[in-house]
Amino acid sequence: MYAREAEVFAAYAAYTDYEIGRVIRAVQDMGKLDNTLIIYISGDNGTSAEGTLEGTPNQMTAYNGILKLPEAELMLHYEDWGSEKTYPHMSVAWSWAFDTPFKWTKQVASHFGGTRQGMAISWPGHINDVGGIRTQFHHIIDIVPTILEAAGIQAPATVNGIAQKPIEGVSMTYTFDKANANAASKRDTQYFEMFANRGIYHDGWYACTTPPVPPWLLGTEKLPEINDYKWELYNIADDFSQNNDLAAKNPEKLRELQALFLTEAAKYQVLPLDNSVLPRLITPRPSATAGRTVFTFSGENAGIPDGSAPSILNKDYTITAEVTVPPGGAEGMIVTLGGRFGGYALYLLKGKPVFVYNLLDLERYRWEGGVGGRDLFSDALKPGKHTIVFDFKYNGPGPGKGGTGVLTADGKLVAAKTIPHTIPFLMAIDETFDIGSDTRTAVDDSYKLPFRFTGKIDKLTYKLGATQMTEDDQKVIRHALERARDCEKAESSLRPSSDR
Ligand SMILES: [Ca+2]
Repeated sequence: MYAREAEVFAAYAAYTDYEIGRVIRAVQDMGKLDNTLIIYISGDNGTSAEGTLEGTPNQMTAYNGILKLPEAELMLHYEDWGSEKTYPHMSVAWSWAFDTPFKWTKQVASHFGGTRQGMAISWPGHINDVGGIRTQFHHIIDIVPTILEAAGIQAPATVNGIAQKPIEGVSMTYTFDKANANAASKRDTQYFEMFANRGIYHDGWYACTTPPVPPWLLGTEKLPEINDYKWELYNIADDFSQNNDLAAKNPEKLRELQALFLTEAAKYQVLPLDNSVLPRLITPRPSATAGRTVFTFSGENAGIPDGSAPSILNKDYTITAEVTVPPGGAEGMIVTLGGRFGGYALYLLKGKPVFVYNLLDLERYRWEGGVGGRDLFSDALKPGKHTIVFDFKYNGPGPGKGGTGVLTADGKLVAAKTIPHTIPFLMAIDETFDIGSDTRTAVDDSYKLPFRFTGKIDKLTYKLGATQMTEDDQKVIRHALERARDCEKAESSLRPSSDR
């Protein structure tokens, strides 16, 4: 299984390489390659260690706090790992190995395993040192100034009448010239920070905190106080992979860089530092749905983002669909969120109402008539108006608990079922809330996309109960909210007055 995970990653890398080759070939075929600046960066920070120690066929499991799956569950997907049937992530061990020679992985802002990338720049008509290697320290924010300088244009001071913030990067075009191969870097300072784990680069030196917990625990472990982090010091000019910690030998340099971190962090609105991972993730942001407990929709409406959909997580809810079935019967999706890797759907299959809850592709629970249902001989809904209700009572308090769902049609019981678990944090990451059809992937295999509803949805109503997160969970969230407000205050006091 482990070998398979790495083979799929290798295949993905080869595939990406091939497809980017096609893009470059297309530019070449147009005869424009010599005057096209191509900047290629491989990776999204370091290799990700967010796929659990064994790896997972569905990354949504890890995002919902399931950090270990039975081996048999992984083996079920041996053949289709990497196909459209999986949303896979290789094991932490591979991710860590692929970041060699750096110490850590993606999500670790303090160490180059989390931030350092290979980059290639090509501009055949303009760069004379083909194949040359450059080692000047630069940051991703230097890409835009490089493009602007290469294109010979200035960044606009205003866009649509709105004054723009200054661009904080510096151009890298000086490195294009062979004569500047060993020139000093034009970037002398750069801070890094994520969940209060932090680093600061300055003139060949790098000071950083030691990650207090490994990134693959995904915020499930308590982190120390911000000021209690251990610090390390490296002379990057001689030690590019942060191997030789000089913190004990050169405390003065360390103090100088620690002070510089604070100056830079204040300047770029990093303060106050906040290492609460999960509360930060689930803290409500201003939104059209915040605090709303009743939602009504009518007609077809696909592609509503998860954040604007009614959230059925960790609470009681009732979904009521008032539909008209035309002569000849109806079928299709009434309402769905998510798909193959987690979500739910209420639909008519050959005219019969079905509710499916997909627990992260680990288990699917179905409420329906016919075999497996209470009403063994249920019929398709006849032409005319009908009311279908799915009512769920959550067994809280606390996140991810089970509950009892009851599906009725025109007041008549179709199916009732109690399930042991629900999805606690994140039901969909790249799928939407769809009414009247289903986009991206299907919640189960009993229908084919887009499964448009062939009747009419007169009215769809969601009624949500109060969240049943525990008092402790709520406290953490309230605390996070207060800190978020402090953060806003600190940020606005740091902004220049013309910017407010
Ligand atoms: Ca879908």
